Amino acid sequence: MNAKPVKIARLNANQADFDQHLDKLLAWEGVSDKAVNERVEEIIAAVRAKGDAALIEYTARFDALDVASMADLTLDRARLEQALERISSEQRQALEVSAERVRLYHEKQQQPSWRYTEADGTVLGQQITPLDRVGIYVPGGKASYPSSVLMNAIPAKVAGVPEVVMVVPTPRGEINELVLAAACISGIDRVFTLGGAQAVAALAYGTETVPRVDKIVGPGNIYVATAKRAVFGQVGIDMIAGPSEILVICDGQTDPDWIAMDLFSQAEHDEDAQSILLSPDQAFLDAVQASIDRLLGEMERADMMRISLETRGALIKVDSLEHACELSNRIAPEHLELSVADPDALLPQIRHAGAIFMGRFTPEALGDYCAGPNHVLPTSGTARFSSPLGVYDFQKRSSIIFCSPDGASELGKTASVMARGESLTAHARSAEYRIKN
Ligand code: HSO
Ligand code: ZN
Repeated sequence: MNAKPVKIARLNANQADFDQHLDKLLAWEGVSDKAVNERVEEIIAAVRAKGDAALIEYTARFDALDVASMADLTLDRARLEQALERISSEQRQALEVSAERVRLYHEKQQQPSWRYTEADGTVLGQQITPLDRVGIYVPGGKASYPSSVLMNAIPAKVAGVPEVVMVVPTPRGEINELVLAAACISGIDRVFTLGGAQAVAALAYGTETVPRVDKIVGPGNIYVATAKRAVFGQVGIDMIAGPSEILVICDGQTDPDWIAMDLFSQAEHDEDAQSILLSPDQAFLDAVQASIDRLLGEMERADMMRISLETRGALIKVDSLEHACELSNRIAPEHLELSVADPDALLPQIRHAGAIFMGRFTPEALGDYCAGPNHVLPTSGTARFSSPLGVYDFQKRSSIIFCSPDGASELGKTASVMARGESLTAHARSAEYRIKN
């Protein structure tokens, strides 16, 4: 058993050096490493130059998987349907319930194209168009989450993207059937069992077999993140995610075991994950500490969780729930639980958070899997300026302008004056041709 007490930071928001403590706690260096950058640039160049041959070579080298041709690294819909048959009916049903709820939620995000007509017949508007093709990166190893397949692919499908392809590494040929089943349910068209920077390069530039996409989404290790940064501009990318975080605000009336487990649910993602609790109730903070110490030993990933809690976690005493909200806005957490009697009373005070979980019966875990909203959320304080992944990320807007003869004549006068002010004579004359005399 893991009987040693957990040395999680215990802070008071009124202590003199609190700001320094908080800054240190929140500090997170985005991934960037010179050696990794060079490796990634090399890999991208090789994939651009040699296409499929480079993919086969890197897959043998990095994933210990020798194949004769790209056909061995390609899974079609029939193979995805097979995965759906192979998983248990309980697993299948859970994935289907989740997928349906995620689909319904994201359908609400659909934005219509719009237009309006001015008195002289000029028409202005905005046309929404889905991206043509999207690539989803799914990591291998401990962070290979079927739930993330649903969260990335379903919004793309709801947005109307005609072709969604997925890449997932399968080291030594080990395939995660749950991941493939989730791909099947979310309507992914094709899967390539590729990973790392080579998979990102293939999606960005295309090879004989892998089609070039317009946007790449999904999390990955430092090589994947670096490759996504490097191909940005050639294709769109989603945000580069930092470690996952949770901030819990509790009035002291929730079962301390529940709160300890909510903090654990973040800490079990990885060593760098962050779990912070704010409460005005000192006795409650002590009770949560006792729960943490008692429950940690029961956890499968106890060693990793201890590192996460001891290096990046904190239990913080605040003056009041209002004070907690102020502090929360400074942190701008990815996930915020309002574990209080009346969460609606606090909601208007919350300005920066990726997702807000309202009340004692709404742990983050329900949102991670099946409530409906997306679990791909802004991390590391970026909730100050960005939003959850959604349908919007898979569509773009075109401006629509139609000028009637009367409209062109009127606008021509304004454009002409502005063009001459910029010394752009062709602009001016182009506009002036349309002015009625
Ligand atoms: N909490 C993670 C999502 C996840 N949790 C996947 C479990 N599986 C990042 O929001
Ligand atoms: Zn999670």
